[in-house]
Amino acid sequence: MRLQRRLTPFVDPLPIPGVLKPISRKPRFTFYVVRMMETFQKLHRDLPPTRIWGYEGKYPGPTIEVWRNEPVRVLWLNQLPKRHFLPVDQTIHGARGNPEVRTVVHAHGVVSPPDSDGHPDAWFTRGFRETGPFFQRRIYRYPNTQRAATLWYHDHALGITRLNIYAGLAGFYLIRDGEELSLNLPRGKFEIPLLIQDRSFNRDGSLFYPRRPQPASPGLPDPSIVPEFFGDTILVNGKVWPFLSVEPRKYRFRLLNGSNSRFYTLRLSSGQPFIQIGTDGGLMARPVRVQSLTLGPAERADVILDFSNFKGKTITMTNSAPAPYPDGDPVNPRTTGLVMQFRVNRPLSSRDTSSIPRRLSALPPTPLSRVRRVRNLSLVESNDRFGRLLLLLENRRWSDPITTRPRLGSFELWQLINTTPDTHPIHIHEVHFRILNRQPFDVNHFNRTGKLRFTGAPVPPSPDERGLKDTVRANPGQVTRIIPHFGLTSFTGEFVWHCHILEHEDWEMMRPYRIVRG
Ligand SMILES: [Cu+2]
Repeated sequence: MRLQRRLTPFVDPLPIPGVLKPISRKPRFTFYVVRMMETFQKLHRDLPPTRIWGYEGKYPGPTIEVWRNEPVRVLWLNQLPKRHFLPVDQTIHGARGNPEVRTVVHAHGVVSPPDSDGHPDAWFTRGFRETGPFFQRRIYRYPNTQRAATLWYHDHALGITRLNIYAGLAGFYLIRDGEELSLNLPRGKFEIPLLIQDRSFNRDGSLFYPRRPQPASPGLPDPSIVPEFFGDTILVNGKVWPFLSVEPRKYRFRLLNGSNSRFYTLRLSSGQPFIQIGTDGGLMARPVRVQSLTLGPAERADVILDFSNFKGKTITMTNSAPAPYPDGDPVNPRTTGLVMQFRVNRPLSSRDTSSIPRRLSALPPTPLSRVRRVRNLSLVESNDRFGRLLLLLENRRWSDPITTRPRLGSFELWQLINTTPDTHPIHIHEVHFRILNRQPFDVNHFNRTGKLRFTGAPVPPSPDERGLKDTVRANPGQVTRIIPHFGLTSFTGEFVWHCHILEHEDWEMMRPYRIVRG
């Protein structure tokens, strides 16, 4: 039975995930072992413990913290039950004929060799008894040669990612470096990661995930994937609407939208700005002050909040993003419109000597003149054999042959042509990119002729997007232009790009691509 009453917000303190301890730390590499386990965890004061799947049995998983140029190896172990506790649709890609519980880990935003990237078909079952067709190695290698950034690791198994992440398989992966350290940003207990996700619950405290779309049209399989999922409850770091007691000083928060489908437009009830210092791919050139921050699934924002003038105040972080985004149902101000609360009720434990430098970092150049190749990549709606909505990239399916082969070292211009009515957060593995601009186009004309006819001027990215990205919001009726640099990696081989709405990537809105020798 679905839980109908609303849980009381702001009764539980915010949990802060612990930092994962390595098995060994040698000059050649630091070695970690991470087990995926089923456990029960209290997600709210008034809920019985909830069955979750967590890395090291925790939801969110422990934070992996590494230094730039510190080679890391991780043995990811599946110790999960044979059966899934959420409804598994056997008709979608990757599911039929394969074991029900499959896992593979993608370190999102981490540049890694293709055999360690968490290819969706590199899945494995408990004890590696069965493995997918792309499985190559048990121990993943992460060179961490990239700049400092807020990254995350999560499940990525084909056709079941939405259920595995929903069950709890997600955690932070932070890369630090000397440049960032020299900036004197708030750190230690004043630096806190915030994983924002939506969930729904059954009356017994278990996670609710729809078995079929409602109403279910006749002939639909049971269970059947839903076109998107929106929970009625917001969790931060695995706790329903938590609160955090803070000192009147500056804090650094690493915001991550780890939801299946939900976007967030965040604001603070105090009216204070988010002082944003970083995007998906690390520090921005300089801080920007924004009154609201929109994050699609998988997007991150590194922000500083200054509570020094708010002693004794209670500040609520709210959400106003419709679901689906941008033209869906408005949020309920008493439920999905709430995220968490900051209570400025702690005495100052020491003087706040942290600073917000005017200059943060030099972003790698993105020379348009060096773009070797322009790709038109469309996002389109279709229907599957059951009449269900099917979203596709380039009008192709996951299993269709590779059509995108960028050269190692090159810059490309990708034009994401969104013909659908929704925003899709598009994630490219292995690279980071800058957003060039977005431009509205005539969708009907494009659908008829395959040609772009623009209906307005290009619009530059908003201030909160002016850094390195690995996930970009491709808005409906717009061409979103991004410049991926295939020289931020030194690896060739097969990777993927996909929509990060998990219900979309699980049902064909994902394509393989291959980085080839330059
Ligand atoms: Cu999508």
